[in-house]
Amino acid sequence: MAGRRRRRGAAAPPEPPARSGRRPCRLSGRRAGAAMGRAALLLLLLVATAGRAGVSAAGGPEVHSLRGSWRLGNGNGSVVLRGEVPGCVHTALHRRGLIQDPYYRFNDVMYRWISLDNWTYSRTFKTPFDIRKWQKVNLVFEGVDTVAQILINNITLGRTDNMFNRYSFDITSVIKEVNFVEVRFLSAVSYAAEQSRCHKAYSIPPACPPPVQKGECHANFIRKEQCSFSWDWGPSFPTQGIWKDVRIEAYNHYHLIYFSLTSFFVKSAQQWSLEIESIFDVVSSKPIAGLVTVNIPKLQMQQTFSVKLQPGEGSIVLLVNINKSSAVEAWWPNGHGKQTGYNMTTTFIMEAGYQIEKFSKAYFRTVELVQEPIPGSPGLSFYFKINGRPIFLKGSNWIPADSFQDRVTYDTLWLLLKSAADANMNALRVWGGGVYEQDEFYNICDEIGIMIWQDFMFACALYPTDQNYLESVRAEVSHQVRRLKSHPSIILWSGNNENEAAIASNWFSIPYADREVYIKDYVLLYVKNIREIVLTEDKSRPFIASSPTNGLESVKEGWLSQNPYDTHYGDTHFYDYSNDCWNWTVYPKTRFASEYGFQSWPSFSTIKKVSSTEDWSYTSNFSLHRQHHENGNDQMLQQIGHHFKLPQSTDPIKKFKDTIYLTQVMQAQCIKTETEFYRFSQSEIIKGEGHTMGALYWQLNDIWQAPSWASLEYGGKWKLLHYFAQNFFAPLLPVAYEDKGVLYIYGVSDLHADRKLTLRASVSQRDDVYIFVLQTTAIAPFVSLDVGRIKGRFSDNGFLMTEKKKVVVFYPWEPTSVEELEESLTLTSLVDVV
Ligand code: BMA
Repeated sequence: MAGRRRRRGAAAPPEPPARSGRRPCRLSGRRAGAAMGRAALLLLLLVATAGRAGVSAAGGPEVHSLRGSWRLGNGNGSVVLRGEVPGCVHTALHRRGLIQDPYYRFNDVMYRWISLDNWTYSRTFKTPFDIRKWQKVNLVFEGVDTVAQILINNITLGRTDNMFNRYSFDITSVIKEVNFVEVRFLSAVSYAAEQSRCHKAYSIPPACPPPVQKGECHANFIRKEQCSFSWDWGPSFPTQGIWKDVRIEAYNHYHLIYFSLTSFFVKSAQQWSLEIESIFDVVSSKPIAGLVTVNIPKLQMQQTFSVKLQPGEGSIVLLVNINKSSAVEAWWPNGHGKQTGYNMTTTFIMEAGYQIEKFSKAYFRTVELVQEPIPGSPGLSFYFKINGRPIFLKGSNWIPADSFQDRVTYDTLWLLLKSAADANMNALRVWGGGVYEQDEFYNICDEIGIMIWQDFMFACALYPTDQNYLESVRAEVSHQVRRLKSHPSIILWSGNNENEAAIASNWFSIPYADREVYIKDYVLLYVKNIREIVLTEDKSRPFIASSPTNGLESVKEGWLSQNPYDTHYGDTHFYDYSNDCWNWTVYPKTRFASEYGFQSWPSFSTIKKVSSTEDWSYTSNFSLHRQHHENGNDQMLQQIGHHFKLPQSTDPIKKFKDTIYLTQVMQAQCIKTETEFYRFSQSEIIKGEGHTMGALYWQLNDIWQAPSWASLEYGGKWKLLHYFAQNFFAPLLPVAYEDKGVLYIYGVSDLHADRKLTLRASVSQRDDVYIFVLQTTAIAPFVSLDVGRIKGRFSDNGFLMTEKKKVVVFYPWEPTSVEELEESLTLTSLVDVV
């Protein structure tokens, strides 16, 4: 239904929200689905190997999708439109032309009214099956963002308060032939404020983000993407919407809710085994017996188990041992081997009801987080062993790829993750201020060998621990671990981002006398709840409570170390914007560098899309507005000034472009220096420090077009840093550095065997790539090729050109032509900056 249309660009705030005003402090109502307990764990008998089970869907569940077009209206009914599900209000308004691109210029603050209103999604649907034939019908939401009341046929089914949870409502007794379903949202901003107001006993900081972020307050009071209230690299768009799948499911007897596989290597038997967990909802009043057959043809493995499903919700766990005579190929990280996965079929044939056939990929890999004494060094090591082999983690930190998750497609994820692998990365940390990523994200990582350090979604804040909040978090954690634990790419669960450090370093100026309350809350949330659930749900990978942390030393000190940045333990985050970044002595010789970085501006073609002519200067209101990190723009100039002449052109646009270019050169050079320092610190201990086994710079990707620490711009374009990363993360790396007048040259290698190498620089021509031949008459430092809006990447960029001729290949991501490339090409080197 089309609502009152406004002209493009003319959107104004509607009347104040209809459901504003103070509400009771606790949302009442039933939390359904995800908080289910484990009713029974059945032990199963291996009966015999049987022939391949026949598969029949007869009698199987009816699934009816409610994706598509819904009616969407604001609080007082002044704005009514069609909105796609999955989707959110901002995307719907933009698609209908009711607002401009929310990323354009200052629209993030102009459109604040959208998040302050209370929106309702509704639709009617016809039940596509005979209701009387089904014992149970559920309305299932894979993701609701965030606070909403769910109704069907004017009956309230329950409420949602956690974007990361899965909600399933039993609608057996209320579903009709034609139904009206409603999701009535409450503004996430108002809800968070209200929750904070209700938390009377003591405050839970931070109340609001720093003004430079132009964000909303009390993000820590709502289980929602924390950076959607703004961050130091991102805008404030606290969305409302049904952001994942929604459907009706009808079934008799039983229904499979979760299915997961985890692999183990049993050292005593020198054998791989697989743990297969299936979580069912059994609606029969009596137990249901049956047979489960697991088949991995490539490993000539077939086993059948007899099982009994008890009424209610519960899980069955099958342990499958892989015959020692089968040559199992393990899953390896990028650069260390193949990512082999085996097709596996699991067939459930039960005495009542239907058969289920599940197709999955079985991966075999082990992971250990090694924390043990190091000779000649106080403290403990902190490194990962994959399949028994110590691996240096090379990579970066992942943030949400868009403020509007419905715009993040498979192609978006593929481009960003493939770019990480192409830059010789083998690991990414999914940072705790964003979202647990969609299944496709982890599927791609499995496929291309990117190891994932997975944070739980808590960042840079203290959090409440009242009963309601904890219950919601508990449901979230069980759901996410069950959903994700089959992925071999995930190698670590980590409780939060920087919250141990926030208490230890007293970021929020908490009086010493009050500290205990916050420490108690910290341990209650991350240790007694999150850790407990993770260890019960998943025994196949390690857990740490925070990043940075001192690991076992933090545990020893009661889960909160005095100094979580101690270089002798665990991981560290390190930022220093004032010292000259080419000076490697400023960097901490740490066990593991999980965050470090420097900002730069995205290329002009990326900025151009969201700005207008008057914005194109480094000191424009726009340039200030997009910078969310206090003094960020000045810090970049200061860092550039250590080694380069600042741009002086009298042409303002040339000056702006030169400055952008220099920020990228500076960022690339700084992170190269720092990363090389971490890589060569791998095999040495100096004054008790060293044995560094990871370098994950901050940050891989961008959420919008703005200055940030990212190496990939919004849209995927490679900054110079990303080209540099391809080199400084190369498996074999010569590093030269000077120390007190002596030039040291290190050879850093990730290869599994020692090699003698002869280097050859050879290029071949293929049909779908373009060859650029560059010529110079003088030495050209930091040569940057840019083809503007044309999507794709070069084989190399930002290089020092000492030879007269150099060939660079361009890999397009979309069809293009020689003419188009010639027209768009700009070539910049340091000598072009005036
Ligand atoms: C780290 C991160 C982020 C932040 C980044 C840059 O502390 O965990 O919170 O965006 O620094 O300031």
